Amino acid sequence: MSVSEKPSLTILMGAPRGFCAGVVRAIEIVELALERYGAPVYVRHEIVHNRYVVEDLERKGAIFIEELDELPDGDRPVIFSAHGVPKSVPAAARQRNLFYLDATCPLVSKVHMEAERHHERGLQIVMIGHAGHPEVIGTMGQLPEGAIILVETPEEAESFEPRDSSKLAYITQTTLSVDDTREIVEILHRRFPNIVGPHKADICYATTNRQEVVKEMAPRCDMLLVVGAPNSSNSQRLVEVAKKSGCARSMLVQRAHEIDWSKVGGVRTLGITAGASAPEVLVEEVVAAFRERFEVALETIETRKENVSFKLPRELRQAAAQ
Ligand code: 0CJ
Ligand code: F3S
Repeated sequence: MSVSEKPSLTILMGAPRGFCAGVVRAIEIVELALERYGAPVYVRHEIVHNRYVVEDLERKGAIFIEELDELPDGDRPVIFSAHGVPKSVPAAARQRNLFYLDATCPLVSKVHMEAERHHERGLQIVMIGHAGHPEVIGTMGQLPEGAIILVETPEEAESFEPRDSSKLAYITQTTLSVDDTREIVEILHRRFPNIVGPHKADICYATTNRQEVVKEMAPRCDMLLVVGAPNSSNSQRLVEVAKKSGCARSMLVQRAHEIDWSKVGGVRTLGITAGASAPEVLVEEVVAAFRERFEVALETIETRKENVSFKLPRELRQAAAQ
């Protein structure tokens, strides 16, 4: 097909998109551990929720497991994923004399510490989050059973009964929808005026900024693609936000070959962004697939600059410097 025969398409690229500081740090921890300690290095759970990242690290010598009991005895290091782990996990690792590195995002660890503080003050804690997600399992697992009640929806926020309504605090998962969470927090404040909570919510800067740009782009788009995995909470939230902000044809895509071209008919303006665990190379792959079929004009929609980075664990700082 000659260039002139291709239909024209404007692609709006969201910025910021893709990797956040916690993901960069988590992947670097696995790569530096492989350099410093040699292969194999074990990783408990997908280091971040992205198959491409996981398979790339597997090629370099990482072995992914779900639970520590899959780990053979020996001196191989094990790394905990960015999502955090219940206290029982490092405890079990110490019991077995395992050498572990913790790639929990510092912004998740901050929520763990908040939970501990509330608990020490005798407050029962409401956690706003999604049942079964590893971050929620990890955060709830910082405290004994019953110390944290999970609330997933406004209906649950309306109906749950605390132990003592004057001794309550709340915390949140870091990757929630900013707007849905605000609604739940408002219900909690109305029902329990004394409830103690973070200044806004515990939703992290990366989640907040990626949703902000989607809100800006969505009303202009006929279709919006979020590069990200189905098990990635923050990526899923971006699709929801896009739909709520006026782009009904919004969906996740993991790789370019997954694009359903039958759904692209009639699209003149396409939005592309990426979840915090999706590498930029996959965004480029998706753009390239559109360039093959369309005469593409790229436009960046940037709502904010990001300039966040996190320190590596002490054991790896020297390896990083070399
Ligand atoms: O939970 C986190 C600390 C976010 C990690 C980066 O994103 P991802 O997709 O691995 O995890 P979520 O499912 O939590 O968004
Ligand atoms: Fe951390 Fe937020 Fe990324 S909690 S891993 S900075 S999505």
